[in-house]
Amino acid sequence: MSKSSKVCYNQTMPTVLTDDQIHRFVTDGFVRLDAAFDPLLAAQCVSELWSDLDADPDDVTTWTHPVMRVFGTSSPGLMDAVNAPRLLGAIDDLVGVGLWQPRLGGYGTFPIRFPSTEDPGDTGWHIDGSFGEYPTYKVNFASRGRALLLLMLFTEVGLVDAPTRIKNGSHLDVARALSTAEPEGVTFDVAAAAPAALNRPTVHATGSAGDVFLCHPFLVHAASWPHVGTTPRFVGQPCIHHAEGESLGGYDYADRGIDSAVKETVRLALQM
Ligand SMILES: O=C(O)CCC(=O)C(=O)O
Repeated sequence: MSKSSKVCYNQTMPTVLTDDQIHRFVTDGFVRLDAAFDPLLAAQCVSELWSDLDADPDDVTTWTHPVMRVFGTSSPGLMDAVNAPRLLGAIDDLVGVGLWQPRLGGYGTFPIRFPSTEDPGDTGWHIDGSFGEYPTYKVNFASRGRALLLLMLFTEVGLVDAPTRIKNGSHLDVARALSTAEPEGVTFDVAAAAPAALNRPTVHATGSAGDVFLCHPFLVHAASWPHVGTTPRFVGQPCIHHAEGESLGGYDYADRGIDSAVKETVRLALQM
């Protein structure tokens, strides 16, 4: 399709994503943006994360758990990666310019998955919580607190490296379920509330260091195991907040004056 006939749900024309990518985000619930940030920056981030881990990159005997987490990191490399211009442009294309908040204060928790045949115990299908407190994070139909989910690849991730699993199109099932749920927010059990999502095809979030999967907040996903590759897998999952900030804001689907591809997905689900 030519540039002049670009798909545009937003107030401004997309600058990074193609028509096809925006269309796929709407129908599939995610799109992979290749080379969203510099692979050299990804390597710097991996090195910074290793320095926060109680493990040695060169000594496999120190890789003692299938998953280790770095909590509340705000290392300089990660902040540059999550604010890479190409990534910011793609978020604008899906959410709308000025309608979300760049991550400046911190990156969030970062899970690192190690080669292991041990069950890490955290591989269930879910959507990420958006607001409230651990361990009862909540979600609601407006997606308060979360404009998007990112899956950012800092290492090469192949099928053997425990890639994140995604249920293609599951955001539509979750949107339908949340449309009748308590607007103040619920803890969301996918199997109970949106079982159809689990029958959707599974896609693996594989790619190269620097690639980013931009995901609808309602996309059902899960970690996978075993990790039968040879090197630790670094994939960050930062939340992109609405313009109002952490735990605030939300989508008003009825308001077509301020529109976006994210809102269009929900209309598709509800046939609005
Ligand atoms: O590490 C992964 O592949 C996914 C982890 C995840 O979905 C989560 O921590 O919410």
